[in-house]
Amino acid sequence: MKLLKTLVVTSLMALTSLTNAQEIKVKFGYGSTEQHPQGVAVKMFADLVKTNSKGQIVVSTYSSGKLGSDPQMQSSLQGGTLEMMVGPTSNMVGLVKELGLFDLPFLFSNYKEADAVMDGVIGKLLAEKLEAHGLIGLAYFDNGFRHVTNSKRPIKRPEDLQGLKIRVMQNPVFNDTFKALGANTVPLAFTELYTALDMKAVDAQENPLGLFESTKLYEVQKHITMTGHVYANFIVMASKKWWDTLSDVNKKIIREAALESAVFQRKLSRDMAVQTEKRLKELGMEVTIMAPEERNRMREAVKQIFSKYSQIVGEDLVNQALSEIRKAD
Ligand code: TK8
Repeated sequence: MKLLKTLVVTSLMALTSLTNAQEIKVKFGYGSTEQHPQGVAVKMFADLVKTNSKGQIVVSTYSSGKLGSDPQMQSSLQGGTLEMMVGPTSNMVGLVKELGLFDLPFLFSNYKEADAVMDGVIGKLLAEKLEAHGLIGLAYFDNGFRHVTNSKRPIKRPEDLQGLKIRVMQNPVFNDTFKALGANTVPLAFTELYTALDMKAVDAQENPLGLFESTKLYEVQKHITMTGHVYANFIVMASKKWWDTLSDVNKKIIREAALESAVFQRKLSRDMAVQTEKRLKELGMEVTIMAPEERNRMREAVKQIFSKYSQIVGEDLVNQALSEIRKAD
């Protein structure tokens, strides 16, 4: 009897250490807060992966750039020191120039058009291009339509942007777009944005409403104009170095959880943008309306940027996207 008990105990111990040894620990970083739809969806992803792997894959999540800015996290993924992240495709045009498609000003007019491109052949093709750079693209999240905010004055016409010091993402399309509008651009990582606005190192920024509210940018900005000058997304990525160590079953669990959380995330992000828009005054913002004809003039003013970057992205790809956009309408 004693022997049996010892045997049972030893084999249980062996089993436990086996399970522990097999536990796959994943660090997952992102730039927004936990309350932002990006954060809520990353938590959902972690839960889904845990359940579907029966506890074998354990994802720890790190919000607000705790593991570095978006470009820093990308390097960590490439080097294999970080397993997963979600961040803007706009930060990756240095690796895959075709991702600049999403940055073309005024390309998309609504979510349906953006979804058609992200979920169609183009989205798949662009995600696959990351692999050659040590990154596995798994799913697209929504960031939203970007709007201009600033601490100086109402922006009613494109000319009102002239001379404003505006923070832009570290991305040439954004830099050139705002330069063409006469603003003084300052490329900065998102993690440095709040402080830069607070210290008045820059006057203006442009981001979707969800990030604007969750990062409390309203504390350091006064005016907002709903320019919707570009649609922005995020992409969920895994480090290829790490990915290659996973079994096919685990790859499938992770891929499916990323896609499932993306469906949820996009809806949440878009619903929350509507709520934030209603709350802007409450948050202390002065909301400026840009008349449709002025917005058209803004679009005209950056047409040359659209053409210049269409060539860099590839005319064929842009035309293919335009045809998918037309079909989506
Ligand atoms: C949040 C940022 C942000 C992006 C930016 O992770 O940098 O302005 O829009 O969403 O990456």
